[in-house]
Amino acid sequence: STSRFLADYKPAFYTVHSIKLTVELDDTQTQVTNEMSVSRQGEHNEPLVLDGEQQTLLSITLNNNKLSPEQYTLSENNVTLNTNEDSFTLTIVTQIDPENNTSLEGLFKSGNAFCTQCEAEGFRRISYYFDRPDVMSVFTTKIIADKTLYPYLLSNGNKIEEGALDNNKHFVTWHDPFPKPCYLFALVAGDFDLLADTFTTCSNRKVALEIFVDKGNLHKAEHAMASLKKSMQWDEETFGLEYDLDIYMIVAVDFFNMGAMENKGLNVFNSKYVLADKNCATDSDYFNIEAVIAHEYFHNWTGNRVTCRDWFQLSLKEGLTVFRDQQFSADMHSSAVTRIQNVRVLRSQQFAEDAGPMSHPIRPEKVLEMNNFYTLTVYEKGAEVIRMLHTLLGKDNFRLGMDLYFKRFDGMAVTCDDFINAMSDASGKSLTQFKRWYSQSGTPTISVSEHFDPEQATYSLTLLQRSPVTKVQVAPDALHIPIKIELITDSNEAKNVQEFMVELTEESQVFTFSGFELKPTIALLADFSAPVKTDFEQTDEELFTIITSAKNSFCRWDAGQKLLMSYLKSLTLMPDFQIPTQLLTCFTDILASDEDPAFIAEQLILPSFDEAADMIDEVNPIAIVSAIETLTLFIAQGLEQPLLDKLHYCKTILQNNELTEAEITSNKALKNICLHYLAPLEQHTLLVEQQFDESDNMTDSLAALSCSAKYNLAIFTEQMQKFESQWQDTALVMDKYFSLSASLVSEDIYRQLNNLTEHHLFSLKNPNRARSLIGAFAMNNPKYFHHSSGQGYEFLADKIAALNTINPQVASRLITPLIQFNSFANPHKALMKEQLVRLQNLPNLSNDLKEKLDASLA
Ligand code: BAL
Ligand code: ZN
Repeated sequence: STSRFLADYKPAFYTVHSIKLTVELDDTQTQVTNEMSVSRQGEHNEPLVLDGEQQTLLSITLNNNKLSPEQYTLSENNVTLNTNEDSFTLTIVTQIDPENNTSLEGLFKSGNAFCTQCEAEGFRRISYYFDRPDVMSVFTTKIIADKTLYPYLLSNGNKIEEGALDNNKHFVTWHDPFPKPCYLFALVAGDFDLLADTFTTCSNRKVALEIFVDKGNLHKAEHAMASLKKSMQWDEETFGLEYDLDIYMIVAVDFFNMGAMENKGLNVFNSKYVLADKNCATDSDYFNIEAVIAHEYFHNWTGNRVTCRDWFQLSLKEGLTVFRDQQFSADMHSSAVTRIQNVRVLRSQQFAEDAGPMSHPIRPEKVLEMNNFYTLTVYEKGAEVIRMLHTLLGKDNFRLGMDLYFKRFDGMAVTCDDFINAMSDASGKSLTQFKRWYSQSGTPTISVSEHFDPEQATYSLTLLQRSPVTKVQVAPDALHIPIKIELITDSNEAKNVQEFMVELTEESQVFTFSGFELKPTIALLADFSAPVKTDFEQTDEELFTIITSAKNSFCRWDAGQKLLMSYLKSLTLMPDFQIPTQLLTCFTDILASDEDPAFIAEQLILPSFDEAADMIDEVNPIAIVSAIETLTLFIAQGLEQPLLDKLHYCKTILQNNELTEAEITSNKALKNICLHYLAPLEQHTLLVEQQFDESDNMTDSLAALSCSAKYNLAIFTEQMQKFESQWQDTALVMDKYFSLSASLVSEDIYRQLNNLTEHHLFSLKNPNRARSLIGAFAMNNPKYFHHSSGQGYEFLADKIAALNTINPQVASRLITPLIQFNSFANPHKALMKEQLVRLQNLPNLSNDLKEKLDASLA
């Protein structure tokens, strides 16, 4: 196994005009016949090399001549042959084994259904082909299967033929008129319930919308359908983008590595991002379903109509599509809260990735296993880069850039540079320097210093940018960074706020603002205008001013977080640190304000363990956990009555049955954060019991249970038994059961984890289930994951070792918390490293794990 490099890109030597697949489904012996019309590209004598792995080659026929084995060379991952023909038909027959495909790449079984996952390189497990995104072809797919077991046979495009066959079999043929790369191919066969609806597009075409779910779950697809229609309308209104086929299908399956997949006209979804009703899904599940449905739908233009030239360009479609889904969510809900949640993900996870051994630019330059690059950096930082363009160009020019991008590149496989060039040409703005965001890794830090000159009445801001130096990035260049600020001044008791945007392009730059008789307070990075860290001392007084007076809601929230983070930092380094009591005054004001309750809830949430860990070098993780506990208790005890009052107030509001959805979710969120503060106070554990017993929705039940788990309340076991017996037949809720169980903050956790892995409903073969137990323990239970005995690390490594052969992609995702060992102090660092070394010595180590282990132990 050797890495591939961006710099080595070469266009394909051959192209495929059309491909006709015939797939005869069988659990262990599926036969695939692949008939391609191929042409040589340009003049050359290069051999024809087709990617293919994990299948049995039965025959190759070139223009009706069956080749003998001497006429081709077969290796573990391709077949090579020579021909003098310039245009020819190649027919390849292979056999594959879906039932034993636990990697869930290519064709596999999810329960009783067959389904596929081809991105990034799964199609080569279905047939021999040019498995690269710049080979685009018109697909026709005939599926043959038992008609009782598999009444629905689905593929991309439009259904063109169907009929009965002998032996209780039937067939359906699909034709997709849009040329596409094979990573967008999909096939599904199964017996489902079908929720059908229609959408009339802006040009008055009626599109059939079909969502396929496991039998008995029809009502749980309604939210997904409503979300799909909102997405279709939003993309027409916001970007003028209309759907192009006559039918759009979504299939929900329980066994899936990713969240969902945007296959042309036939999305395959992890059931987690489709199924919901109030009893079994939380408000954040509802939000996420809408966002993922939107994301996959938006890919139809940003990804499918215009796709990537090669996988190094992944952020071309992912960064852009995440930006689009974030804008959609912001339009559908509170834009302030949506933005805060985007930033939390970035700060708690992407910053750590960017500081760790797998740090890479949003357009990576070197890849061993492509599946390892579906990262927070490519997706979330990629979206931030698009957002910066939106900020620099403005909404209208950004739209002109999008229009030009589609005009130039519709039907093509292109690069990130092509996208930026379209943005630049449409807006007239030079983006040459901006392109560095695509090639530099690491989170930049902006150091800030202020100078106030009362005589000149000027306020000057000096900004200094630094990107991290790494082995492959010895001298990073200055980036083009939009910095939105607010300058807040007191004038006759009233606060005056002025907004500016400055463009930082030099390493160090001074920006001067005139007309300031008094020194203003600066609120930096309005809307989080750039994915950077800041190095800037602001006094508590200044932060309080921002919290109360900034116009930008992100700045108001962020100043609060900065204050809380400074206390967490002090507590981590000095456990005796006295938390200033002004914090209580500040929180009292926040609780009493007339802001959106969902925004207040966000203001009350403390920075997470991961965010705190990212702020401190070589940190003792147990000290962070204690700091968070101390700060939580300080607030809970100091504000017991206001929190209690607010909780009861929200409960009263929620009794009104004429509330909007937004009012319900935001009041629930605020009530539940109050509950989280009160739960550790002995006199209020009854509130947790009450909420669990009275709850009529999953949001409230889960909030109560997570309090019980976090504070190891005596009622936890009993509540979990009730929860389990109520939900044992509902897989997605049982995932929550396993997550909650793994989040229990108790010394007994290791024994419980062993019991849970023996639970009859636990299986490493189901990614959702594996992640719900193992991932939740490693991510949500820092106290015991990082226990100085090393048992937490050992548990995770044991499970990763088992997953290495079952499902390398899932194994590789779960290793994230271990490879960040360098940011922790000893003994944690050494203990984590010990587990990584153990994993590195595994026999049959997958490329997925190998790449991460080699990078982190280098
Ligand atoms: N393309 C993989 C899944 C997604 O990002 O939509
Ligand atoms: Zn995507």
